[in-house]
Amino acid sequence: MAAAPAPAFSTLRYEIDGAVATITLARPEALNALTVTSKEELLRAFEAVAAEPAIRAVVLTGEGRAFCAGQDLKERLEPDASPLDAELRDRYNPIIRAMRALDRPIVGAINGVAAGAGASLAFACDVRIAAEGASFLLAFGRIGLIPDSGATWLLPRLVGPAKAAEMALLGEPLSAADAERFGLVVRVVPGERLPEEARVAAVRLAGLAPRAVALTKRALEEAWTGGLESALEREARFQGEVGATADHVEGIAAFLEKRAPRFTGE
Ligand code: LHQ
Repeated sequence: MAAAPAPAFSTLRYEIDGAVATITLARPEALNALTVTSKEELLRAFEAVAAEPAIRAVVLTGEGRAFCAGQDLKERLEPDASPLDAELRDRYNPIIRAMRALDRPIVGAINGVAAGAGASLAFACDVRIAAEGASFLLAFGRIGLIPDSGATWLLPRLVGPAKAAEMALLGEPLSAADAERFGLVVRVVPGERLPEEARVAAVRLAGLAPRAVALTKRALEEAWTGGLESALEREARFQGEVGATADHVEGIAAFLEKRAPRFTGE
């Protein structure tokens, strides 16, 4: 099935190549800092992916030397800027929810600094690959704020509570090399190799059985909020579902016939 035409955006690029959608934050002059428009567009981009079953994996990246510098601080000075709690409830939290609820995997191609809510966006991806010069910075404390957009929940789970506390309280930046050491990124590559490495990872994810990928993402997510007993039962339920798919039959046939599987999502 051919993907629907890509919707138009002014602060990001939304490109579809085969089964992979690439979302590129594109305000490089402001290090891709997030404005009201860019937040609305980012949510719309993830909604467009959710509505398009032909897309099986997403790459999220930034144009220029930054991944994303978080909230556009100049915009916060405008007289009609929303109160912070409303801004989070209305604009940031829906993006993070959409990313975590998306039944397709998101590869974060972290091309440069990911600061404040920009770091939270990186944390909300399923897999991160970083360019050598990239870094993660919880810049909130320096401006008298607390980590938000899911950072307090996601980061301790990704790097452990001690490193998360250091980053959150002391505002220590995490280099790409340290991010790999702490497991936050799966790989660090030279900047010029990042788009290709991210594409290869996304194409690989897009070639897996879609329902199994979706339920693996959900099982990993839901396992954080329950005990072993509920994880065991969830696995049995999800396995019952994917075990009944044509893709499971195809996977076994491909293994026995020593060929690559052709998954259809059926
Ligand atoms: C920027 C920004 C930026 C505007 C660089 N805004 N222009 C949620 C609820 C609602 C409101 C509050 O916020 C939140 C969540 C948050 O995200 S709070 C955290 C907000 N982000 C920050 O505090 C990070 C601010 N930026 C930085 O600390 C640095 O720019 C980093 C470490 C990201 C990069 O440093 P450098 O590589 O040294 O670049 P630079 O500082 O020279 O920035 C380059 C340009 O980008 C510069 O503009 P200019 O016109 O002077 O060239 C900056 O003003 C602009 N820029 N971040 N967030």
